[in-house]
This record gives sequence, structure tokens and C-alpha cells, in this order.
Amino acid sequence: MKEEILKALRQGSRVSGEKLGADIGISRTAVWKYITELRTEGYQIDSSPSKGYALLSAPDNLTPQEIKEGLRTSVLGREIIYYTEVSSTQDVAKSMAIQRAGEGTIIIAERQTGGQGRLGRKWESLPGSIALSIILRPPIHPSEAPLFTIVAGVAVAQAIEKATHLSPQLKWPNDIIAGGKKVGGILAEMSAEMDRVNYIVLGIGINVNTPRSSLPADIKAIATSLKEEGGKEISRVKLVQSILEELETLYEVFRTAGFEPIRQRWTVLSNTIGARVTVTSGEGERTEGIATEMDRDGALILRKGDGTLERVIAGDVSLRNS
Ligand code: BT5
Repeated sequence: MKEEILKALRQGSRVSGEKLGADIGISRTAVWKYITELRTEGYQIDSSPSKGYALLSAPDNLTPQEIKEGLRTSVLGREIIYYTEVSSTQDVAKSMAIQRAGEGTIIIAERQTGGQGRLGRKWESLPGSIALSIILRPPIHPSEAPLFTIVAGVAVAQAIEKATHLSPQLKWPNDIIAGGKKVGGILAEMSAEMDRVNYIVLGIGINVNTPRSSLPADIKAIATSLKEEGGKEISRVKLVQSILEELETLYEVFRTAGFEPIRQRWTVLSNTIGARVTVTSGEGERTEGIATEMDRDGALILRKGDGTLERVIAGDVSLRNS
């Protein structure tokens, strides 16, 4: 009902409670009750006794009704599960995927109390950020699953480029960088059989309108937000819509043309290729060299000091200055 009232108000013109009620099939009192609820959610709705209701502005809440409004995708975001607060959207997505939630289902939250990074690390879910998990069921071999971290990174970077005047960069394998600092991260997790993937859950966290003062001390030196870098607030709803649209397009590219076009796009967006880097593996082993390319399996190729090449499939990259 609330959605229908919003839809009617979004038509633009002022509408009376009587007409709203009659169109939807509820009483004027019920209309008033939903209008009150919408106002509590942050919608500014003007009411005049003689002329009726008018929507003045909508809040930048990541609610399904806001995200669905004007969303130009056919699969991603078909189903949207929303929380104001949840432990981790990733955990919800994985349990929903096990219970057969369809491809394109997204779980989104204003706040996470137990946000996760890779290797059991913590992801700080900061004020004004986006925490989003997307369920995919690609018909691929499990060995191709890591490519989805790259696909998602390119989609997020392109969406940020469209929503701001920033030029985000991608640091292998999963960091989104703005102004040289981490503004977001991707966490791709999968469940698979020997020869097929059951599901991939793509977790995307982005510091969007987070003020610098909200960055925890331990990450202040390495983290930033789009607002800090771009100097102004941006609509999180529009950014989520744009991420879903970019990702759906790239997913289609991946299915029809394979990884190569995405690899090329990633290379242009990357701050890693051509740089002198140190890669630290999960076990703490360090390899130094110049990153020459990301290969077609998503691995990073390093040219070491002695001229030999080393292929790295996982780890954390830090860029050296010289
Ligand atoms: C990541 O891990 O960067 C993946 C982050 C994925 C988060 C999303 S939010 C939606 C979904 N639900 C979840 O629970 N997770 C996903 P990793 O590469 O391991 O980086 C983790 C490291 O980034 C930490 O050890 C910190 O150093 C740093 N970090 C933590 N929170 C940050 C933040 N908000 N902004 C920038 N850096 C952060």
C-alpha cells in the first residue's frame, strides 16, 4: 500500500487523500496513516486540506522502494531485502542462496555490526556507506569464480565515475581506490560442486557520504570516502542503481564475450599494473616486483628483480613509491 501511495505521489501532481484512497481501495484515514509512516521514514510530504498531498523530497535511504524507482536492470535487484541494521549482508545472502533465492536477489543494509573482509578481516560499516550483497548463479566452472571480484570492481569503478567527477582506481585484487586511499572493497564468496558453481555472493562495501571524522583511527591513514574525495554528498540510491546496471551489463559481456574485454577495462582502471609492488600472501609470504599484467585467470604477474616472472593468485598488494 505504502509503495502504491508513493508511486502515485511520484507522478508529480498534488493529489487528494480521497482520490488516493479511492484509487488504491483504502479509506482516507488509512491513506493518512501511510503518509505519516512515510514522513517518519524521511519523505517530505506537504499536505493542504483543500488540495491534498504532494511529495517534496525523498530520503536517501537504501529501501527497496527507492532503489526500484527508475532501476534499469532486468535481473539484478529483482528481489531486494533491506535492513537498517544487520550483522553482515554477506551472511544473509549466503543463507538465502542456500535456501534457493534467485539470481539477482540483493541484500542491502544501512549499517552492519559484523561486516566482513577477506580472510576473516573486519569491514567497518561506516555512517553514510553502502553495504550490498548480490546473489549470482553463473553457469561457470568454479575456477572462474575469482574473476567475479574483477567484474564487480570494474562495475563499481564505472558507477563511481558516472556518479561523481572522480577517477576511481582498482587495486588488485579487490580494492576500490579514490585519491590514493581505499574507498571500497569487494568480497566474492562461492559455493560449488566439482564442476559447477551453486552460487556466488558478491559483497560490495563503499564509503560514500562518510565524513572523515567517522573513520576509525586504525584505518584513517588508508581509508577515505567519496564525499571526502569529491567534496560533496552524492545519492547512495543512485549509486546502487548504477552499480547494479553496470554489473548487469558486464555480466552479460562476460557471458557472451568472455573475460577478455573486462580484463582490458580493468587494466585501464588499475593502479597496480606497471607499478612496483609487494604482494603479501595469507601466510605472510612477501613477493616484490613490477606488476606486468593481470592474466586471463585473474592472477597477477610480477617481474621480480632477477627478471623472472611470478604468478600470484591471491594476496594483498602494497604499492612501492619507486
Ligand atoms: C574487503 O576486504 O575489502 C572486502 C570488503 C567487503 C565489504 C562488504 S560490505 C557488504 C558485504 N557484507 C560484508 O560483511 N562484507 C561485504 P579486505 O581486502 O580483506 O580488506 C579489509 C581491510 O580493509 C581491513 O583489514 C581494513 O584494513 C580495511 N578496512 C576496513 N573497513 C574499511 C572501510 N570502511 N574503508 C576502507 N578500508 C577499510
